[in-house]
Amino acid sequence: MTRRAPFIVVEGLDRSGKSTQASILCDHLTSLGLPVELFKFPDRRTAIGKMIDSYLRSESDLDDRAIHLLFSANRWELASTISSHLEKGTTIIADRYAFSGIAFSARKGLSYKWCQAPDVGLPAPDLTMFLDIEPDIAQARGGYGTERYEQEEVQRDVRQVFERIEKEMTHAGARWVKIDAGRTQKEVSQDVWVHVQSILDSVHHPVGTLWEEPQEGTLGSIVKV
Ligand code: DGP
Repeated sequence: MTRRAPFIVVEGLDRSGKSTQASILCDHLTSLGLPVELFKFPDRRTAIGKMIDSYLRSESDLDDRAIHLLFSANRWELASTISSHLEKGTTIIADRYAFSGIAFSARKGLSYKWCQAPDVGLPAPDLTMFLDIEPDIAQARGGYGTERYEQEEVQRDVRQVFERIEKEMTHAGARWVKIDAGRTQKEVSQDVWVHVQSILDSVHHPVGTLWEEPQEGTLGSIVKV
């Protein structure tokens, strides 16, 4: 039986260096001869992703709940692909995931539980690394762009919701680590690698599901908050 590969999520505020770190990690695993795929959420290439892209660029407006559900649907579009890659031994790195979904929508005033609900049942990560940075330091790194959420006060609120998510995930037994992303790229990637190495040989079948009640007779890393 092929060994199941780990599912690794990199989360963080805008400009925390998360895409760079996800890509460094992907290259590192590849250089070791491990099969790996990098997914970026939102995936703006799909039909749903194009609607999200237009919303983020403020070219269209959508009800807060409607856009929340689209972000979630964009993850569901890839859920079975993620699971089947993992089962076949390909490591998955996701640049953002359901946690961004909760953080960016709950800061608008939507209920935390409501924001969590559409993502219940998605493949659960084996490791989530949150790249933490002070929003003013993030902004000083060449400035935010022009997209909808790229403002310091939005990022501050989002960071607070991430703190709640971290508490709840850790309490539920998930592997969630906070990494100081205000340091050099090399220092951060070294830390990322230490955490990834610690889980490489410790993932179990089957792939867990996010926030779902365990069903009778089901084994695995079920992460319920
Ligand atoms: P990025 O391509 O990583 O810069 O992400 C684009 C923006 O979309 C970023 O400001 C964070 C936001 N975002 C990512 N995922 C979600 C989500 O699931 N829900 C909401 N509301 N926003 C999200």
